[in-house]
Amino acid sequence: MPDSLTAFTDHHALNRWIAECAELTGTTDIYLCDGSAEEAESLSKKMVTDGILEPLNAETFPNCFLHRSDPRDVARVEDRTFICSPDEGDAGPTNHWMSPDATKALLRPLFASSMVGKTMYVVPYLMGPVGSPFAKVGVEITDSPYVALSMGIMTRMGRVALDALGTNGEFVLGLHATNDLDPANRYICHFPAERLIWSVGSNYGGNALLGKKCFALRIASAMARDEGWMAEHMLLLELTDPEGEKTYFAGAFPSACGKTNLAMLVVPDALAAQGWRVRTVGDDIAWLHVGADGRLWAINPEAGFFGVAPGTSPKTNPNAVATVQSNTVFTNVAVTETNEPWWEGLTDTPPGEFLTDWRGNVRPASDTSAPFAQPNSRFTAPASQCPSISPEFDAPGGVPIAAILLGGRRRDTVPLVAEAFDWNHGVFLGAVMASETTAAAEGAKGVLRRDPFAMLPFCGYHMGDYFAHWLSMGKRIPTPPAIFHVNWFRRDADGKFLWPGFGENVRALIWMRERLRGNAGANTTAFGNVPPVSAINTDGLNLTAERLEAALAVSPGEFAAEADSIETHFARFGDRLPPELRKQLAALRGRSASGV
Ligand code: GTP
Ligand code: SPV
Ligand code: MN
Repeated sequence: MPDSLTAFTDHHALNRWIAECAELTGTTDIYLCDGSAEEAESLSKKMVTDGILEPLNAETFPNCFLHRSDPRDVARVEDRTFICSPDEGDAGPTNHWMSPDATKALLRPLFASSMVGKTMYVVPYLMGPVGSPFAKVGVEITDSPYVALSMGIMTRMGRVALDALGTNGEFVLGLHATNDLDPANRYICHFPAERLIWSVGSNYGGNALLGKKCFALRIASAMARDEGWMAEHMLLLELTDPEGEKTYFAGAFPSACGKTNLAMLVVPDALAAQGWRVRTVGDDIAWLHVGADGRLWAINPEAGFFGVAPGTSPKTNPNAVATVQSNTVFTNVAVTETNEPWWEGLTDTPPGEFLTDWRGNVRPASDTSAPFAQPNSRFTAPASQCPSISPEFDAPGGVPIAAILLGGRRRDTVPLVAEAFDWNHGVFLGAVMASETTAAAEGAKGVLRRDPFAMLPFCGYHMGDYFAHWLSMGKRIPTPPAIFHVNWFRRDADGKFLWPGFGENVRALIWMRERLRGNAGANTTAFGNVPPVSAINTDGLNLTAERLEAALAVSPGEFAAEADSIETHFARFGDRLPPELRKQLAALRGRSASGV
């Protein structure tokens, strides 16, 4: 091993690993990222020169860039994502599994010589606030400057991570090679026992930014099971009430089902005038620990937003629009004649006469044959630029969670909001969550599937054990949060959303807040405690009582059918399904049979 390699960092094991990766990939050009603004600037400059990034309008979108990905590489690939635990049984029925040895034998040739003549970026990053006892270090080795730049936005990257690592700290290793992006040679592999990630053949966010889903959910969920905490696919938000008291919510919704939007919610005028306010702590991932005070405390391990562009507008999510005005990388959006980013929903109609679509084709703005922006096009932006970011975003200890939200995209059956009867019933609601699939992953869209706790694609171990972990956490948390279920996506007979959503969703949060204080009414239903129309604050809401009623309705007959489908879902987990969940299912059957 050349001396220059051993001296890369002060951390001996990291130096050794850098050298091993260099040898495997055949690079002689190793660059250690420091996370400075100058470094980000030189990375983006080089990518512009190399045609990987295009600068956007420098006046209206300073330091913003467009990246067009390979058209075959636009979303997470669940079919090619593997949990490589030593024992197949530990991956469970919901994950793809390969043995660690077979995986390495398969992938080593794909990494071998993959970086000859290329720069190998060593990206140290910290997941969690600086100084947080809950923060963890990762190191991603990648040949992609797009990944290095994006990791600089999405995490606390560079020097700060090496400082946290010291000379012998623990870290999660990630090795990523772009190769030719051939989907047939794409593998996203996790070795939970070794705290290791190997990703090859994709440059897309969740497949390639290894701090995000790969570490902060798949590897971290396995760590959390071992260590008695929780790594969840959850937004974090702060609701301030008219008395100035703050309530913190954590919310698990599947991919592209509204986490970013809820976290950045702008309170409608009539309610803002009453003193309600929402601020953002996180939009995708939460790490939750039991605090010394007996409550559950959450940090957002990320430092940026990798948000869905389509549907984001000054009306639906003004905070996101403000966040992405500078220092943002847009991936697979369209661009206008004035070289500004555009996507479906940003404005009612595309501006100007022509747009360049996400594939780089110039098309008349009137062309409706295909979307201009890829449906899973994204923005990568620093959280610090978000006007609604909470001062607690950087708090080392995190925020105390009073309520957990669960939710999905359900066109029918599931009411706007319901409260779980208790922790175990809440775990049942999480375990049976279902949602229509979206563009965030490759595969069919709009298909209803069970996505427990929005973790189906992200749990790093057997999901039956994961349910058991949730149940056991209820016993470990002396003051557990209340659990609620929401559905912003119920539709009427014409296929229109019953509920206006977005900022109006705060009305559901307000009901929950009042419920926590014992001030709000509810009806017991098969699904949970559901507010009557009269318990929802409708000041300034432009919605008929009939539509609100329909959004809140629970039909015992529909839940009898739902129970049958849950039976099938539960059968997958065999004897690793906790008996408590069978009891909960029987109780659901009992309630729907008695007509509530
Ligand atoms: P990931 O980043 O993939 O995990 O997604 P996410 O859960 O953060 O979803 P996001 O907030 O980006 O929303 C996804 C899509 O749903 C966007 O097109 C939003 O405009 C739309 N959406 C979000 N909230 C609502 C809502 O309350 N009602 C309706 N009708 N659509 C919504
Ligand atoms: C999701 O798909 O849930 C995302 C985007 O948040 S990704 O980083 O690709 O996972
Ligand atoms: Mn997500």
